[in-house]
Amino acid sequence: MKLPNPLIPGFNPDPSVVRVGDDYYLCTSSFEYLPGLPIYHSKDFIHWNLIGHVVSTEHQLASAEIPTNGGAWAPTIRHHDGVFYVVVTDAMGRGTLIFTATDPAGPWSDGIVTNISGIDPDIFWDEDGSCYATFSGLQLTGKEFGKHLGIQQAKIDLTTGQLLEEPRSIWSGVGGMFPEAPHIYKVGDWYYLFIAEGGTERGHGESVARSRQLAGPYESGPNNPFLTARSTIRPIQNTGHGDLVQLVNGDWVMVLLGMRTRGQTRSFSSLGRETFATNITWVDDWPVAEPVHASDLVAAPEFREDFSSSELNQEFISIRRLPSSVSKLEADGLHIAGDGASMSDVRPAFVGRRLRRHEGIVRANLSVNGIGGISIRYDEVSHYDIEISNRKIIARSSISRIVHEVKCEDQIDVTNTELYMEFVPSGQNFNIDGQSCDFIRLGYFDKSGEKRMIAEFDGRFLSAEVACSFTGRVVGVYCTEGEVIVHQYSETAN
Ligand code: 6LW
Repeated sequence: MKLPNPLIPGFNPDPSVVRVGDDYYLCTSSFEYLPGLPIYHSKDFIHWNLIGHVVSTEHQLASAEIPTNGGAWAPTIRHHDGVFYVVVTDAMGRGTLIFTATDPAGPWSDGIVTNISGIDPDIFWDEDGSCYATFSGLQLTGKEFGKHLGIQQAKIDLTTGQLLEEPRSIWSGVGGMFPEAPHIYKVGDWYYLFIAEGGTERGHGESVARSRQLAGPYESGPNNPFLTARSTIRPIQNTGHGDLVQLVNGDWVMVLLGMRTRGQTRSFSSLGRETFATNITWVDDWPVAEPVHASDLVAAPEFREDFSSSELNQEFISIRRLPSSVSKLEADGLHIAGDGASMSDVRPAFVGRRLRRHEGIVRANLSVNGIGGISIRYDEVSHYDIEISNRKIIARSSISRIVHEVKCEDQIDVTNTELYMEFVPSGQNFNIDGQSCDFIRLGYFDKSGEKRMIAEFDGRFLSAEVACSFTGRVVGVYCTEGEVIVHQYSETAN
């Protein structure tokens, strides 16, 4: 099957997918962002739309105080007897949870807390209807923090969340670090266990084992990891953490995470871990994966919003709280109220989107009654801002608390001023700039529509590798003091 890659651009790691009839539903990790655990839908496995979120309240996850990179980790989405299930770990929060819904667009339940001690939970129903949880035994709490007990499995009662037996270790790969992201499938007469191993960085890979019994023993596959990009020149690296699905036409596809690396030595991934897909065929009842190659079968998406509808577009997310907690829709746009928190704080008044393009421009037409602007962030210590304050514009880079500001002396109109952030490739020359993934230009459009650039910052510092982040670039509008009104917002090619 010809597959677009990325399948879902922008930071969408740890993808899990399920087919119900001829509909496909996919869920990804969302960490400290709300609404959380996005649900994407497709009819053809090529075009995907965001239809809702599992987490649409501020109490389903312990988001408010969650540490950066904690929160919603690695969901598994499945469907059984008319009910959709998402099992997920709220890392450093409520622990491993079970959410249910009859409509995948929501609403979803408040979440049953399980007694699973680990991460990356999977659920599988055996022929007798019993349900089994399989998970990575990485300990995230208590004095065992950081200890890894391998891949574990136990029967579970989904109505109480309680394991019904002592977890048993089943199979933990071929020696790569961090065996995780287990998924169980029954194909033919075999039970298959797919896991990720090698860590989510450049050493990442996907391995498989099989057994005639669900509880094992599991026999390792012949070429593990049967999918990896490690030590290859492929632009899509870090591939692993896969989930398998059989398409309506009977073919098999695996969705997985990967990173598009750029720069002369392919060292930096600006958008973080995205969702990719690859075709799976079977040889001697073992899966064989096609290498993951970039494909522009579907063009990089464009986005335009004029806030004219009664509901805020579902693409908008905020940090550790919902957009509705920091903003409200009015006739003239989205009003964001400042509370003194800046983009260097853990809960800024920020409403943004996952950046889904490598190249292009983000524009926001704003009226600023106080202090605010556009920010691109990985986290509270890694962000670039273009800010209006007292009729002046400042461009700011904050990299690991090293803050650098460029002040613009122009007097600007605080109403209906269009700020922009432009993403330009770093060029093919083998020099210091050519090493970077891109450059980010910050500025505004003057009243004659002319672009006035205030500063250009190196994009490598807002990459998953430098920020050492589980997430990716999120761009949006923030307000530190007073109120900012967003009249239009767009992310386009030019
Ligand atoms: C996810 C695990 C992982 O649970 O990172 O690096 C966690 N690997 O599989 C968050 O993405």
